[in-house]
Amino acid sequence: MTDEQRFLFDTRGYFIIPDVLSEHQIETLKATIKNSTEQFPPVPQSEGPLHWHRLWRDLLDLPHLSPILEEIIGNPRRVPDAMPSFRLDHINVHTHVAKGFKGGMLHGGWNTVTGFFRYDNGRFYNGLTTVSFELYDTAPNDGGFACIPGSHKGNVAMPEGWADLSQGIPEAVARVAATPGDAIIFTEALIHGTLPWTVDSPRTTVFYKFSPHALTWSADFFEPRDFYDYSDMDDRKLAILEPPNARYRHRPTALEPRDAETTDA
Ligand SMILES: O=C(O)CCC(=O)C(=O)O
Repeated sequence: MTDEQRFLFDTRGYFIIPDVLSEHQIETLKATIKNSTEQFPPVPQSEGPLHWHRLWRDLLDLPHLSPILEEIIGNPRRVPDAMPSFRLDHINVHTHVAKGFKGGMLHGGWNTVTGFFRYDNGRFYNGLTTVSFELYDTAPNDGGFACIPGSHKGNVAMPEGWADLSQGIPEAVARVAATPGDAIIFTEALIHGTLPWTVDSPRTTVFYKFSPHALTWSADFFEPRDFYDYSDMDDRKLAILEPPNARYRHRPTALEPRDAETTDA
C-alpha cells in the first residue's frame, strides 16, 4: 500500500485503485456473466462465478491486489511464503441496478459481528473487506457506491431515517465515482450502500468479499476440491477458497497432492 492509500483507508474506510482490470478483462467479465448472484439465497456452488471463466478465478489473487488485502486484513505473524491471510467469503454480482433503481439501504458500521476495523501498533486489522470491480462508469450523481466516510470508526448509531437512500440522500453520504476497471476497496465496518441509478447505461459491479482466514460472514463455504481440476488453480488460490479455520497442519481441509491431469476452462 502506498502512504496515500494507507491514509485514505484509515481516515475514510475506503479507497479506489484505478485501472485494476484491463479493457480486455472488463469485456471478458461482461461476456461471461451468467446471472446476478447474492449471498442470500446463494446460487449453487457448482454454478457460481468461479466456474464461469478462468478470469473469475484469477480475481481471487491479483498480484497488485493481494498485498493490499494482506495489509488491510492483517496478520503480523505471517511469514513471507505463507498462504494468504485472507479467504474468499462470498461473491456478489450486481446486474439489477438499472435506470429506475431507487436506491438501497445503508448498512454496515463499526462493531457489527464480522465488519470490524482496528488499527493497532502500526497495523490494520479488518473483518469482512470488499473489493468491488466496476464494469461501467459510475460518475457521481448517476448512482453507484455510497458511504459515510469515517463511519468505520464511529461510536454512535446512525440517525434513524437515514438508512433508506430511496427516501433521500443525507448530506453526510459521499457518492463515490469509479470508472470501468477501477476497484473500490472498503471495510464492511464502513456504513455504505447503493445510490439511486438515474442514467440509461447499465451498472454491473462484481464484489469479491474477503475475510480473515479464520472468520466468515457467509454460511455457504467454498470447497477447494471442486477446483482441483482447473489448471489455473495454484495452491494460493485454493487456500483462499478454504472454509474458515486457523490453517493448522493436518487439518481435514488441508490441500491434497493433485493429479497432473487438469482441465482448462
Ligand atoms: O452498490 C454498491 O456498490 C454497494 C453494495 C453493498 O452495499 C455491499 O456490497 O454491501
